[in-house]
Amino acid sequence: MTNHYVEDYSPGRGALTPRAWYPLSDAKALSLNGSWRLRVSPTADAEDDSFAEPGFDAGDWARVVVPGHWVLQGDGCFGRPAYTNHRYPFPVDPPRVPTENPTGDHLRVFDLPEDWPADGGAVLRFDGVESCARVWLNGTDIGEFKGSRLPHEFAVGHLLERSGNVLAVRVHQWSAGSYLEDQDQWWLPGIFRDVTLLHRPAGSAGDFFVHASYDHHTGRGTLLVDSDIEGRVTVPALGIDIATGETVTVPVCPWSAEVPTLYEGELTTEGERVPLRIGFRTVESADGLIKVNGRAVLFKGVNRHEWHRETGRALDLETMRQDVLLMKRHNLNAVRTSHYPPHPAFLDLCDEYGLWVIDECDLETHGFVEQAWRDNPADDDRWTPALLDRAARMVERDKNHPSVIIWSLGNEAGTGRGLTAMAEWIHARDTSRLVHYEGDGSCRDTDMYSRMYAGHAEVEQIGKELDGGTRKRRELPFILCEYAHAMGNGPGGLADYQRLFEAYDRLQGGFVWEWIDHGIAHPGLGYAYGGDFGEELHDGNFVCDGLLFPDRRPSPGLVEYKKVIEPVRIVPDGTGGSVRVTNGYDFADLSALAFEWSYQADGETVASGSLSVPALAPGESADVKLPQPPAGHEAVETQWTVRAVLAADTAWAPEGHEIAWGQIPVAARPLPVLRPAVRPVLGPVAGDGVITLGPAAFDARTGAPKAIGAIEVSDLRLDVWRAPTDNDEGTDWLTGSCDAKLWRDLGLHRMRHRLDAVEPGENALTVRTRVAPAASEFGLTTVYRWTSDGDRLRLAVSVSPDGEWPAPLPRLGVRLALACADTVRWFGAGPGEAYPDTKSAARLARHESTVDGLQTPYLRPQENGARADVRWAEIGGLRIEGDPAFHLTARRWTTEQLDAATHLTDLTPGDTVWVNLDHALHGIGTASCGPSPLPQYQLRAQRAEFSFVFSQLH
Ligand code: IPT
Repeated sequence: MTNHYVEDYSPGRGALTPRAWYPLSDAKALSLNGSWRLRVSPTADAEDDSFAEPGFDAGDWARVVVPGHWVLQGDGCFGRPAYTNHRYPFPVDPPRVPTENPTGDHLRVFDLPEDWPADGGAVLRFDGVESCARVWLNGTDIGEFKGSRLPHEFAVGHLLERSGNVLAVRVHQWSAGSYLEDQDQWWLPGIFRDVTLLHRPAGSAGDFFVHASYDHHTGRGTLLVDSDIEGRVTVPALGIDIATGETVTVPVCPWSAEVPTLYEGELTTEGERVPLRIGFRTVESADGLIKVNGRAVLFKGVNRHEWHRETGRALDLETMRQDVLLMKRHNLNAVRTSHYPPHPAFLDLCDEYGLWVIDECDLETHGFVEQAWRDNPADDDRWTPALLDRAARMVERDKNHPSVIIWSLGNEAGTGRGLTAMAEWIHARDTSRLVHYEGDGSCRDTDMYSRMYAGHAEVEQIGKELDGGTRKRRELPFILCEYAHAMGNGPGGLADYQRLFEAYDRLQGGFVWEWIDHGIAHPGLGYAYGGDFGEELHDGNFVCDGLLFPDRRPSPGLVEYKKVIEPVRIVPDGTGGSVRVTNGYDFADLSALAFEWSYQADGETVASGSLSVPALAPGESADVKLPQPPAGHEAVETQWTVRAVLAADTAWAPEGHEIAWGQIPVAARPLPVLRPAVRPVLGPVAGDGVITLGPAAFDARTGAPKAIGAIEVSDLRLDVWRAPTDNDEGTDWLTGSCDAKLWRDLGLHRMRHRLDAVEPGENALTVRTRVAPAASEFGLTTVYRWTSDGDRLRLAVSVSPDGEWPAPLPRLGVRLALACADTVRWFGAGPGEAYPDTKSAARLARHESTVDGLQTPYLRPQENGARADVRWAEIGGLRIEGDPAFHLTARRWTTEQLDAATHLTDLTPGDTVWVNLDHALHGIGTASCGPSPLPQYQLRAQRAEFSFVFSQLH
């Protein structure tokens, strides 16, 4: 039994032609958000539509909050969320959908406000309904629509009553439209964006198009407002008062993401006043580059899905603003609205605060890749009207936003005529912006060459213009519309990408995948991910791959990204006495920033002051003299830290907010040496099964330390295992290999420690071992050599691999257990976690935290929390100095427990604190979707020697 509207190719019936969106004053609009009645049925045709009739008694129906998704309300009694990446969760037989098609009948009764004008018409607007809806007002069927993240409006003036209006909306989870909405995210049916009744006075504008360009040669802006009804356009600050359709050119300040100058204006027609916010800017593809206002831009971007841990894709204005503020505060300048147009208010915020936007159409047919793209809707004329409808609804809604500089046809929809038709339509309708689409390597429809997750080497080839491809493609500028997959710990390699983007003009930056983990707040699991709702098909925690945790706390990945893309570079200039400052903005000079220096001795700041830096223009550099280094710190490691901070409050951050920083080493660190013995070294003596050496007692049988002074120590031994990260678990696109699989196959998670000798000698206790997994010939000959000066204890570890190891090592160091520990202090990189290819943001200083504070709560537990370049650390009553510096990790559970956990709630702290002191760690990379760590960040099994000096703190 087909259900024609749900399962046909058409975009719908009855909706008005799409038009520009603008925020409305309350007087003209009645929000129909709030509590609605809801009845959920398991199939599309199980219930009749009598509920739409006035007088229907829905008194026993449940209630649901609109905007919202019914599966995220009602504690599961309305059904459950489901997550798949690209696979369709139903049989692929377009345009048919399953009989099991959860259907939500929604009812809302409303009165018109007292002051609702008697004249004119009215429009009922839905900003987003997943996946399709049929609408009745007062018993009259007014239409049906698909296109979940697109607005649909209906003329309803003739149907309205002063009171007791019955609005009935039948929503189906699945429709033909679902084939076009196969984005990697939760499937969440519902009326998830605003529902509004708009009063439309006679003589009000239907649609209008603000054209506001900027000529960087003359510094003048040209304004033209096209409208389907005549009116006047005023911009008081510019003295503009023109008719619609008329052009005016005046001196203006241009709009850019860095300096987002908006002019308030008004479009006055016979019937209404429409507020305008005008940003003058010109977008073009010129000299093979994406240029705005005559200058090439470098995108420091992110892909943003709409997400809230409780309300899913129903976001309130404050959450949207929080996203924009977080982006601005982390130096981002661009956002791709993956993979659908966002709530329209988000774009207002981008206009206001300044972000370049790639506005992407609600189109993805990725599941067809499973059948080699056969029957792909993007290449099937029957679907083209639906595709064109989607393109038009996006462009018409969002065309007046200066922040939107690129239209994207969609994501992962293969190739085909439908896409070409969309591109042609968009190019014709809007000549003032560029068109993006990644999925067609020929670039026939696009104004830029775009890729996802290409490795560094390939990106560099593209930068050098040594890539192949069609002639057209070779002439286009390049962006990575997705790169650096922020799933779990990572992404690694951001700084290496950024170096390439900054080295080659053709590389105009990229958009990290993605902004926020789509974890769903869950009473038992903390956060739920794919599979946690009993889905038949799911893709696990692949939906948790954001720079923000679901509660919008920045992950270490975002902190790293902020540093990597900082718009000011502060580096040593080689002389020691000055620092080189470079303005990396595309438009702004440095006048908004203040600079500060500080001087650290052994990590502690001993002097600070302000630094005067000229207001450099974009691209300019200057060498700025530093003061005389403060005297009296000659015996310790010293360095300068120079910071660039906001000189005054901005709309998005307060005065003093840090934008960029750099460190300039002065004196190197003296390595820890054992002082001449303060009392005679007794040398190891045997007795009672204990060997004593200086402050330490060892088990005479195993050679393992039991205590250092009064501090109990146990289980000290070589450790090479880490709980694989999501990136370790991924398969490198280029090599097809998976680190975690190699490691488990090799048995690195179950190493045996064979004791070969415990040798108390003249001045040292030597313990010889071979560390190797069962069933393998590979091993690590490991020698521990303990010495002491009476107070302090030195452990020198030497490791030599037997044979040619077939895999990198996860880590190389020692682990030990402490009976208790809480506060952790260290001099090294921090304050956050840092791995070999994720350590740009960690700065050298003295840091303090707690064992709990060192943990990074990745939704699927995995290796985390290492602190890098640690010179010394104090933990659990011990002081540990490294020779050379080391990585420090401490947690209240073992690596094995961390590895076994699937959710954070699986981790239960014990009394013991497990400490890893690592000589080296394997890099992080981004193989959860993309390449593994670059060769220089891979930890090869090779001979290594490293030492630690332990002492008890008093
Ligand atoms: C890419 C998708 O565009 C994106 O939506 C997301 O699924 C991402 O992968 C992985 O998280 S497509 C893939 C073939 C690289």
